[in-house]
Amino acid sequence: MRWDLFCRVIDNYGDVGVCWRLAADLASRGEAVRLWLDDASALAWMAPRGAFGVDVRRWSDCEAQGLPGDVVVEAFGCDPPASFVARMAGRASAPVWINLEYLSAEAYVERSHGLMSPQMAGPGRGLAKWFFYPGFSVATGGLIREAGLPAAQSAFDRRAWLAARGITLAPGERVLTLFCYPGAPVPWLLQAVAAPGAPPVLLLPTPGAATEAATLCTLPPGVRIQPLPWLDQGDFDRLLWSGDINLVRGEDSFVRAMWAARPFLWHIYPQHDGAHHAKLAAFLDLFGAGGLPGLADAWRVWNGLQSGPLTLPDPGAWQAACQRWKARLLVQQDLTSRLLDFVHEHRAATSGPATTRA
Ligand code: TRH
Repeated sequence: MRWDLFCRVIDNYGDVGVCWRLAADLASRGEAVRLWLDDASALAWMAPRGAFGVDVRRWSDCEAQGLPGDVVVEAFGCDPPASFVARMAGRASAPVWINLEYLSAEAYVERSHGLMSPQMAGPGRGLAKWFFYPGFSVATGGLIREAGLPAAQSAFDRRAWLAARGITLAPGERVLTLFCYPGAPVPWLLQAVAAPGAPPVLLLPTPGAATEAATLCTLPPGVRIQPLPWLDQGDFDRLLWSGDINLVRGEDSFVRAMWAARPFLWHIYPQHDGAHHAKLAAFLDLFGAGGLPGLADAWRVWNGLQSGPLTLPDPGAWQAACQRWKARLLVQQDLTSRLLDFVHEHRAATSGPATTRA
């Protein structure tokens, strides 16, 4: 099928990150994908080589460029251009219109996933828009997990990959990868890992807020930093596979840390109305943080919801909890497979008997 995936960059990189990953995964399964972006600049470092089957288009070119595809996905409620929506309504067989929502562990996700919103007015009048919620259970849209991930992980050689980037570990040195928003209590993190007698630590901060925070810190004894350049998505994954503790943020790196199954802290995207507090609590509940002493406190201190200092859970128990969490997710179908099934199911209903395959 032909897909039109619309992505409007709000801020940061997750909008593009998620949409790129979905577009590349769909294309790897033989789907033809046009990815409409209002700001494609991050792809220069995130996906410098592009992906076969993904055609990146400028949002502003949407007016003139052809018929809507069989499936239209608007990411995070970004509202495709009205003229495009009008053309969707004008198609002989209406495209399946999907609104891909943000990831959350909150209960409303299972209630809302898969619901249809009939368009009663506007350029899309008469069309149906379907809500597709990523999530952590079979009653949601699931998580993006490309087919090649397990093989790539088992073939990975951490020491070689780090060495190829000029990073050589001292004996017993632990790797902390840091990708966070401004305001993360990095000094508390360094105090927590540099406790007397603890093994040395190499902190690898990503560009931007993480490197700024790390280079402003007075490094405790036994801690050194080596700021990173922007990595493409494949290498960002390999960075997470190299970490003994991964500090991730937002949505996409958060999921990738779960597939890395290394101990991780999540710096949640702060929302002005404080909605992120419930989002954090819901995930901690689902993850079973209660079974790992100190984890919930560490996540709340890291997110500024509890005063410090920061103390980290027992590394062995933390690693085991992350492995259990990954195993629980691996038995579930991935998001792209669920999305394809969802579209095929609703495409037949939407377009009636004459379904035209691209
Ligand atoms: O950049 P983010 O904070 O994006 C956020 C979230 O998506 C949030 O949900 C959304 O509301 C907000 O944007 C608007 O974090 P996230 O989601 O992890 O996206 C970062 C992307 O960048 C992810 O795909 C990983 C990728 N990345 C690289 O490919 N290379 C790198 O070097 C780094 C640091 C990130």
